[in-house]
Amino acid sequence: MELGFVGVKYSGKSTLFDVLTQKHFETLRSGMSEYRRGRVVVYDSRVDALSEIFNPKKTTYATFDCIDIMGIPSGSFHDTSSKYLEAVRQVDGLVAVLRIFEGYGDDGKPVQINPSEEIQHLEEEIQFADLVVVENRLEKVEHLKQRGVPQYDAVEHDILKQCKDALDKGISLREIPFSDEQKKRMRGFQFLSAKPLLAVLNCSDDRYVERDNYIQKVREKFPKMAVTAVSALSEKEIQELPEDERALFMQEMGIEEPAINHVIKAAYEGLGLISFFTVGEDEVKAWTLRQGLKAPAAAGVIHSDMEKGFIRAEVISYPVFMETKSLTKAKANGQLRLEGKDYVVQDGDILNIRFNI
Ligand SMILES: Nc1nc2c(ncn2[C@@H]2O[C@H](COP(=O)(O)OP(=O)(O)OP(=O)(O)O)[C@@H](O)[C@H]2O)c(=O)[nH]1
Ligand SMILES: [Mg+2]
Repeated sequence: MELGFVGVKYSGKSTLFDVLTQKHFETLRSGMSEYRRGRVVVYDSRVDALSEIFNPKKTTYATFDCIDIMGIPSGSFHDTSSKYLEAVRQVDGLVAVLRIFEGYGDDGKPVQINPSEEIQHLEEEIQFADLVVVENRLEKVEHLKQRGVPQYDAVEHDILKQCKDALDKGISLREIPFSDEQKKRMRGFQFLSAKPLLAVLNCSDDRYVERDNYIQKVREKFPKMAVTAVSALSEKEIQELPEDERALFMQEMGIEEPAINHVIKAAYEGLGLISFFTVGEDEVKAWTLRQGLKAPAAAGVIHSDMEKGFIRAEVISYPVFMETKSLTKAKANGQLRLEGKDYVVQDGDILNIRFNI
């Protein structure tokens, strides 16, 4: 799972990246440009509780990766061969970092604070980029149809027509209820507007107190959008403080918990991710899975052999497990379910995969 930060220049993407990854990153190179890939640890009190019960040699939280890309160079989405676009196409989800703090742009003029307009602009750019891909492919497919050759694929043709229809109306593909089968067929196109998008309002600390106002305004214009707020710079300053000073500073700022935790949670939910757990004496571990996927896919996250040889999964949800805090007792109570390959994994499921290789 990999997320990419997008947004206008100087919106605080790199600052947020530093905070989320706690500076665990590597610098990669693509063509002429450099970018950073980092790992975000998803703290989860359920993992702590399970670890206390099983006392394993190792405890592992869920993680996801994110990449820090430079600000959107104007018109970059119109240049289909741009390195920028190439990097953004690879990610599984987009985090739009929107600027809610004063400052000056490259032209020396004060920047406008208007997150809804920035989202609108971003949506238009990614829809445009998708439309270029759709129209190119449609032209080829229609040509195949005219020639009546066996390479013509009516299913693909239909999907492309639906995509074009939506994009022409300014609707992002993520809002169209495509079937799982259609989504699978669309994956190869790496459509940008089909990717889940989380809007993060990056506020200066004095504007952070008004965050609900800003969130509300964005929601009025984009009712379906996942939106959250953070003050990336304050969070970064908090992280850089020695442990004992941190609590005091947070108290002064009126912050109860580092906001990165709720940003991580919002990213997780907004991007349609869930956690499932594996437990034992060796390791208690949280794994990341896309919402709606079935048990064999979860097995595949652990190991590809487990997916290939999947037989069944023993499943118990976290709250049910916590009633007895013992797998043996849960089993005796009939709380340990045996699920087959059609079982849709739920957030908080504790899984034991039975497989055969
Ligand atoms: N006041 C305030 N300043 C911030 C905040 N977040 C970032 N900044 C400042 O804004 C400037 C740009 O921040 P970056 O994180 O580098 O922005 P960016 O989006 O990565 O910029 P590009 O990579 O050039 O597109 C820096 O001087 C930051 O210190 C914030 O929450 N509040
Ligand atoms: Mg940056």
